[in-house]
Amino acid sequence: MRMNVLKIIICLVLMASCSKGQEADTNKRQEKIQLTVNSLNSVENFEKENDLVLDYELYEKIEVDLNYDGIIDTIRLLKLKDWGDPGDFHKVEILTNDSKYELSNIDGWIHHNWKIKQQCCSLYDSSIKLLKIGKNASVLLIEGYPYASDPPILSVITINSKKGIKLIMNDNKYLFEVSDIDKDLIPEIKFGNSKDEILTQEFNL
Ligand SMILES: [Ca+2]
Ligand SMILES: [Ca+2]
Repeated sequence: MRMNVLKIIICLVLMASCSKGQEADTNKRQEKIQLTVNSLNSVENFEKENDLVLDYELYEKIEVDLNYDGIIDTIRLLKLKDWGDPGDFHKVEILTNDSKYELSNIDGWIHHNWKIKQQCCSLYDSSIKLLKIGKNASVLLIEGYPYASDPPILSVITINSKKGIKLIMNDNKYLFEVSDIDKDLIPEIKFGNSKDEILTQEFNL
């Protein structure tokens, strides 16, 4: 009889610890960070407001298979011609065999010398950073011109063979690290306002 009571107690303890584990998993899922997508000061708006048409010149052309379908895709970085204000390039065009995407920024993005800790997923590094995500997607990271003491704008665009091309983050944040902490081939980025306030986000596509 005493043995049976003991068995029941052990079972109850095991069940309680199991449900606690499930609760922890749920909390982990709920902790997903909401990325901020602030609107950019587009070149098109600037042209409209000032009633003028600006010309571009090619700053850099990158040819790489972004959606892993065996067909090379193109990213074109364009610079405003005869432009005295900051920025190495002001427009990004992404062309895949089934999608076309463009984004402009009158405040400019810069040719960035990424000196961050990176442990995985590099697809291309130049003035921009491209990361491979899982089996059919890429992510493009570009950094804006730093104004005053704010962190520069970090623009993050995903290129997904199933869901197309999308701006998922546009926020004043420093990028600190790219790694694949849980080894699922999907990179996590660490970013924040300062080294004392670092957020981690996995690209959940
Ligand atoms: Ca492709
Ligand atoms: Ca991961």
